[in-house]
Amino acid sequence: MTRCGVVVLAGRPNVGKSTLLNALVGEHLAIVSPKPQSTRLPVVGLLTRGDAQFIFTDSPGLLEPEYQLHEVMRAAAVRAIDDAEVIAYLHPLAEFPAPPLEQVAKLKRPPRAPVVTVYTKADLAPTSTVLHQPPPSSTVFVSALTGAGLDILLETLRVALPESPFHYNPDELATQPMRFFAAEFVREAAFELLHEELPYSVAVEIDEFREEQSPVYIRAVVYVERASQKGIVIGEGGRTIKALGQAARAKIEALLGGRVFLELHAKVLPKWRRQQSSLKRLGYAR
Ligand SMILES: Nc1nc2c(ncn2[C@@H]2O[C@H](COP(=O)(O)OP(=O)(O)OP(=O)(O)O)[C@@H](O)[C@H]2O)c(=O)[nH]1
Ligand SMILES: [Mg+2]
Repeated sequence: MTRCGVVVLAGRPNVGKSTLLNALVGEHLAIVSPKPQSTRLPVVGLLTRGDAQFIFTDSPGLLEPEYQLHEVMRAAAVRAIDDAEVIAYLHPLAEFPAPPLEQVAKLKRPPRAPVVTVYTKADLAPTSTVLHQPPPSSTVFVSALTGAGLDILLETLRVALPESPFHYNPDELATQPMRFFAAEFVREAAFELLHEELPYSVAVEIDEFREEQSPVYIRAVVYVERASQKGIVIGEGGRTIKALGQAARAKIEALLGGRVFLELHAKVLPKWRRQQSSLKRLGYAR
C-alpha cells in the first residue's frame, strides 16, 4: 500500500521552514530571506519517492502578533498545523532544546497529528551541541544548506504518513497557480533589495497574467503603505523598481521554464497591514 499525506513545516519565524521545503522538493518554490516573517501564506511542495507521496506545506512563522497581518499569518499557521497528517516542528539546533510545540503555537490541546522535531541549520551549530543521550526516535537533525539529514528526515516522515493512494501525479511539484508564485517572487526580490522595514510594507497583486503568449506577460502592482515608501520603491529615475523587476523576472522564468515580460507598478494602499478589507483583497485574510 502506498503512503500519502500532508506534512506541515511549522515553527517560529526564520528557523528555515521555507529553505527546507525547497531542499526537500528540489525546486525554489517558497521565498526565503535572512529577515524573519517572509512567509505570509502556506506554500505547498510535492515530493513523490518510491511508495510515498509527501504533500509538504510551508507555513508562516509562529509569532507574537503585533498587527492584523500578523494575526492572519498566525491563524494560517495554526490552521495548517490542525489540518496536517504529520507535523514537522522546526527549531534551530544552535538553540537546543526546542520548547514544546503546544507552547510556541499556543495550542489549546496537543496536536492531533504525530510531531517530528526537526533541528535545523545543523551546519551552524557548534560541535559542542552533541547530545549526552540518544535523541528520541521522532527527532531529526538537518541542514538544508548541505543536505545533511534529509534522507533520514524523509524516512522518519514516511513511516508517520497514513496509508493512502497518491493525491497527485508523481511528477507534480506544486499545486498553487503560477500567478501566486509570480507575486511571491516579486516579494522575495523586495526582501533582497529593499532595506530595513520596507519589505514588511510590501504586498504584491498580479493585475494581468497572459500565459498563452510568448514571452508570458505579467503585470503586477507593488503596494506599499505610504507615499514616501512608494518613492523609495521606484528609486531615482525608476532604478529600484527596475532592479526589482529584473530580479523577480529571473526567479519567475526559472520556475516557469520560459521567458517572461514583467511590468511592475508601485501604488500606495494606506496601512494595508492593519486593515481587514485590504488583507482580504491581497489574499491574506479570508
Ligand atoms: N546556514 C544555514 N542557513 C540556513 C539553513 N536553512 C535556512 N537557513 C537560512 O535561514 C534564514 C531563514 O530561512 P527561511 O527558510 O526563510 O526561514 P523561515 O522559517 O521560512 O522564515 P519565515 O518564513 O520568515 O518564518 C535564511 O537566511 C536561510 O538562508 C541551513 O540549513 N543552514
Ligand atoms: Mg518562510
